[in-house]
Amino acid sequence: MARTDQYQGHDYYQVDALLSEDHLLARDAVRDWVKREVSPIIEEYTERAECPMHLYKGLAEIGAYGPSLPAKYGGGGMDEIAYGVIMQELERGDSGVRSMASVQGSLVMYPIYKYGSEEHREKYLPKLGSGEMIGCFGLTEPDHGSNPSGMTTRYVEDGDHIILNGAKLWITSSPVADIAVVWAKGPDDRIRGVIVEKGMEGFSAPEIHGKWSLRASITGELVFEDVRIPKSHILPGVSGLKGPLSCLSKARYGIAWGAIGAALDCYDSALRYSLERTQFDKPIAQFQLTQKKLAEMITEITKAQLLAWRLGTLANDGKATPAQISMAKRNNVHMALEIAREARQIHGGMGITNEYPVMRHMMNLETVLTYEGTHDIHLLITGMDVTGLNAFK
Ligand code: TGC
Ligand code: FAD
Repeated sequence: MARTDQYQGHDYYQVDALLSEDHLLARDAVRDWVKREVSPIIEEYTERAECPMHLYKGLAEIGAYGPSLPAKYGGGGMDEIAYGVIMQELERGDSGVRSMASVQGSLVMYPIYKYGSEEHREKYLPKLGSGEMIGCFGLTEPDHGSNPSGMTTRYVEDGDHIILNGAKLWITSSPVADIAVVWAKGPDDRIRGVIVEKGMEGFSAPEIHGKWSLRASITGELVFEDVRIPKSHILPGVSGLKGPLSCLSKARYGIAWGAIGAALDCYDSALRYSLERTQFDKPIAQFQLTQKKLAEMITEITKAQLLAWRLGTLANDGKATPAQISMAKRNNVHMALEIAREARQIHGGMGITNEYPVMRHMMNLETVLTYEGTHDIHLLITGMDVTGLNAFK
């Protein structure tokens, strides 16, 4: 059933006062779009495990692809905080919709902009920015998730071509993508980015079925069997794991903001429900145990908002470190998942239905906790940053 979206936002510490007019305009425009285009359909698409394909174009129209990339290259020409608030509003609608935008903007357009040749930029970025073309990002492999440096996808050189072999797993948008930015090892054992186009012989992208999380986002594999690709498809500007990891920094930053949106939607729904639902002749919001949940939720949301805002100002100054981004991604996603679980309890039995957004957010957030670096990997990044000691291996 299409639900009425009554969300108005929550700003307990006047964080809005830290935002500029442009940030607020961008935020409100995306909020309106989500209410119009996402909220009325998202429960049904989730139930059917179907990707709302028409939203790829809609996301382009609202400037959700690469908001902080230069406008000349298909981005929005805004700052990092604008990028953050846009991701927050999208994920308030659904993590899968935010994922569509994160991948296109931060994991496909960003590496082409940052590490591609001028020819790459001109060929792909305007079409990606306008949603005419869909992209995906292939790093994870069946046997190399948290440890991408062990990847076995490789290419060898053959005159002015390369021959690519290997497989990637868990790739957002891959079955519907026109291009894939694929990270593979070359003859010198260095990791490089290769732009693989749909239709190249030996390249396929089967869909993964059976997900109970991020069901409105399409996920698949990338399979390369002797794919012959012009050498000019290699991104010339980077080699080594820092190539894909720098893109992940950009996307993880967006998730740190996005997760707040999912948390706000759960809190909003729980607050409204607790004021309307009566038991023992009182609104359940009047019971101390309900108030404890709601008070802790808004406290954690407020802390996360301040963390994201400060990270945004550091990012605007070019000073946000990968470890600071890890801390915010880890904290804010975990915070959102905990809030979704508490909000589900406040809704009682109704909380497990699709009349409320809570269970869907909760299921989605299980993925968000794992992709773009798992909860524990980000903890180890912080641990290494503060101790100087590597506990990964
Ligand atoms: P390590 O030796 O630490 O680093 C290798 C090189 O990379 C540099 N570096 C970074 N650069 C930019 N940003 C970052 N976040 C960076 N982290 C590291 C580092 O300085 C070094 O540079 P150099 O010049 O010395 O070579 O590498 P390691 O092999 O020890 O691995 C470290 C570890 C475990 C933290 C890393 O591999 C990691 O982050 N693993 C998690 C993997 C992951 O996040 N995968 C995500 C796949 S994509 C995805 O999930 C998309 S979901 C999309 C959606 O739908 O929204
Ligand atoms: P593993 O790495 O096998 O981890 C399993 C468990 O072991 C985790 O709890 C982990 O924290 C723990 N662990 C691993 N190493 C250590 C260690 N050193 N110390 C302590 N604990 C450790 N990838 C892409 O490249 N592109 C995409 O677009 C993309 N989209 C995705 C969409 C979805 C819906 C999902 C679910 C995943 C997506 N991913 C994508 C993959 C995602 O990034 C990986 O799932 C993630 O990095 C974890 O890898 P893994 O699943 O192989 O788990």
